[in-house]
Amino acid sequence: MLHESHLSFFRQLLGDAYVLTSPNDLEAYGRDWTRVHTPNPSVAVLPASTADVAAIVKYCNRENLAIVPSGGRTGLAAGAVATNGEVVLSLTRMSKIESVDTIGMTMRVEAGVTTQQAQEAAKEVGLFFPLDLAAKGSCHIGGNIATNAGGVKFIRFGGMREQVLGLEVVLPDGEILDLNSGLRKNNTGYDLRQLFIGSEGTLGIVTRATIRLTAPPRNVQVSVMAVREFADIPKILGVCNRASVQLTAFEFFTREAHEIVLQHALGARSPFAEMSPFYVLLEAEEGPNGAQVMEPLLEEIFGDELITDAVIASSSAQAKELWGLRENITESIAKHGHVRKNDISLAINQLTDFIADLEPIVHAAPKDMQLVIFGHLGDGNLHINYVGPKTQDFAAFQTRARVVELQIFELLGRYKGSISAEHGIGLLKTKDLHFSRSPAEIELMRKIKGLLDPKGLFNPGKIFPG
Ligand code: FAD
Ligand code: 2HG
Ligand code: ZN
Repeated sequence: MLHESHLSFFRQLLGDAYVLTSPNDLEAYGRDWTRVHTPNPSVAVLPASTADVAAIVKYCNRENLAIVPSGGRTGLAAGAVATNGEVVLSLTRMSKIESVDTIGMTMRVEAGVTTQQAQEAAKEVGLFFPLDLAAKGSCHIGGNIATNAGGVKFIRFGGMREQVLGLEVVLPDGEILDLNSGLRKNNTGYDLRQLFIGSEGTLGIVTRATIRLTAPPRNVQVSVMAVREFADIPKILGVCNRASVQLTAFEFFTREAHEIVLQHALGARSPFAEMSPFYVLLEAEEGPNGAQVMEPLLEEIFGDELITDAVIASSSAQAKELWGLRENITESIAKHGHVRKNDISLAINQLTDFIADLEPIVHAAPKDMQLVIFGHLGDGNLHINYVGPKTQDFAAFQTRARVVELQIFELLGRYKGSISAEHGIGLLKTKDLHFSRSPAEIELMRKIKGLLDPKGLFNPGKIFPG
């Protein structure tokens, strides 16, 4: 329970302007993108340095105050949500790009730097930061690390885990750890850095990171293809792999997703005269000396009768427009109706069988509930969104969607798939952790949590079932 004396401590440390208690601020800082839970933090504090974070954490530990670490609040698993009078610790003021090493190809940033800022800073020196997602303008590097974000370039560069060379974290007792110092090679016992990546703010607060940059990819070519049968999509991926094309994205969406984008995203146009059940968005690097890769690739895919139509972007404006058809899905669905989200993954060679097994579940779902499917198919990652009319009561919609979701998770369990490929568990999926993790794994994870955070003050209620 927060007292006036606690607020005085925070105000003395940070200044009045950075200790937020107004209802508007508490509502904004108490929620993420999910909008499922009612936000109810006691205060939001905005430290300016690692020393501030450590001082706040030490104090909260002594006073038994729970902390919710908070980044750009774009999370889709309710990981940054505070429902129970917690202290929200926002990294938003820690937004400096501290250094860029153009020879070692690394960048040292504070945790509150947005993904887009990191991308732009890399571009300024002729390099490339590869994590890319539609929320890049708002989400933080710290949040990307805490969620181990995936994004649309995973197929080429991996997720956030692959980009972190060094990590500074503040532990629940206030100790500051500097992990791996930006080294590329380091085999000296357990790699503790990896423990914090994807830990959703339950083990430590990320305050700084050294991230990996790459040489910029060659110019990319973008194509959207219309596909009649889902089973043909993994086959298209196979053709790309055998052609030794350097893919930078392999995304897919269904007709339902496409129609919703056309309805809600400003200026969206379908590239084709007729609708198709499925679409693939392919992005690939051009060949050496600017050689066309997309045309010969599409010829082969057409020759194999895997697609019914295709368009290749002839300008960067058109490439952006095609990408908009994929990247605007989340925002468009949110405008369209009530939403419940799944973020599942399977081995790529099982996708076709899984989708066939999914069919009867989709058909048996309530008629006013659409199952809108899209995602990073090249990574085996499908986003299933349950979408219902906004005229319906939100809680009732969630209950009905949950019935369908459980059937899908049962099916997924049979395929040994994951109930969260990239968004995390947060508050939303704690009850479903067992579908993807064995009791022994969950027990071991709990022991690690207990060791680092014996009082359970870092992001309580997240990841583990209560
Ligand atoms: P928040 O939402 O603020 O927090 C997320 C979690 O991290 C919480 O548990 C929080 O406690 C913890 N956390 C935040 N900062 C820290 C810190 N410094 N130290 C410790 N813990 C911290 N995700 C993908 O993986 N791939 C996508 O393609 C993708 N696309 C998206 C598109 C849209 C339109 C939206 C709205 C979201 C998308 N996301 C995607 C989800 C989201 O953007 C990512 O999960 C992102 O990494 C969250 O970063 P954030 O800074 O917003 O974190
Ligand atoms: C994406 O890939 C994001 O666009 C969001 O991960 C997915 O809205 C979703 O379900
Ligand atoms: Zn995604």
